[in-house]
Amino acid sequence: MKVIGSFVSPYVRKVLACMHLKGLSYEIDPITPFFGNDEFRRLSPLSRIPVLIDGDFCTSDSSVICAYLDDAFPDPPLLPADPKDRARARWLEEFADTRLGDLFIWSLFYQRVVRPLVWGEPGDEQRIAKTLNEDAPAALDYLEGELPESGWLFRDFGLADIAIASFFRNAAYAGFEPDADRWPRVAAFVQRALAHDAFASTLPFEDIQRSVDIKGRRQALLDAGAPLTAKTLGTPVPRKGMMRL
Ligand SMILES: N[C@@H](CCC(=O)N[C@@H](CS)C(=O)NCC(=O)O)C(=O)O
Repeated sequence: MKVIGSFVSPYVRKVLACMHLKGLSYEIDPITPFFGNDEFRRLSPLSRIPVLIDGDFCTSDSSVICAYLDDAFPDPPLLPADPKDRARARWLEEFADTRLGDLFIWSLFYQRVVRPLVWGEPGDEQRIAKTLNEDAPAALDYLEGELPESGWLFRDFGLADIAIASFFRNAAYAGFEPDADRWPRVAAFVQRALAHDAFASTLPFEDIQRSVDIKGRRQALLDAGAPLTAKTLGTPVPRKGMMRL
């Protein structure tokens, strides 16, 4: 199978962690969505990452991809067995993808990292301040009531744990860590989950992706053992996406 999308994207990281849990190997074309060529835009109708290609089958969206992986490769399952637990796990995945995505990706990581780096423009300081002072604390208050004191959300480490924890790595890249005095469960859960091998195994590739400039990046990733595709859909010049901005 092939995955298109940067190791640094929380949605790509979520898919890779699920593949790791299932013992599925993959090749990856770790492009940033704004650096995708026309073929990328054909494969990903919303110009977003991740994209999964399995033979002649191709789909986008991390939730759709994880559901496909769970259907096609059921063992071990990504969701708990009980119907109500399954619904709760899916809800928490949705909360992470939509709300944590809005806060940690679009309001922090995009403003503090992507805008200066990709577009050469400053981030929206008002949006950053509102996120740090009001919106992120409200989301963490909610998660503090949902997350377990120890272990995982359901019996085994699974999709809901992965979906939530993944966003906190980008929050940290944008300078935000949960305060352990105010949100002890959130802080401990995030630390525990991100230390899991499903996340730890791709961290060296994230470090390269974040530190090596685009010209030397593919070679540095190959040198570190990243399972890159032979061909990339990357372009040297960024183009705006179609969903926001
Ligand atoms: N709902 C999608 C969201 C994916 C997403 O927003 N990915 C970001 C990268 S972290 C992206 O491709 N953004 C480009 C854009 O929206 O233009 C999923 O779960 O895969």
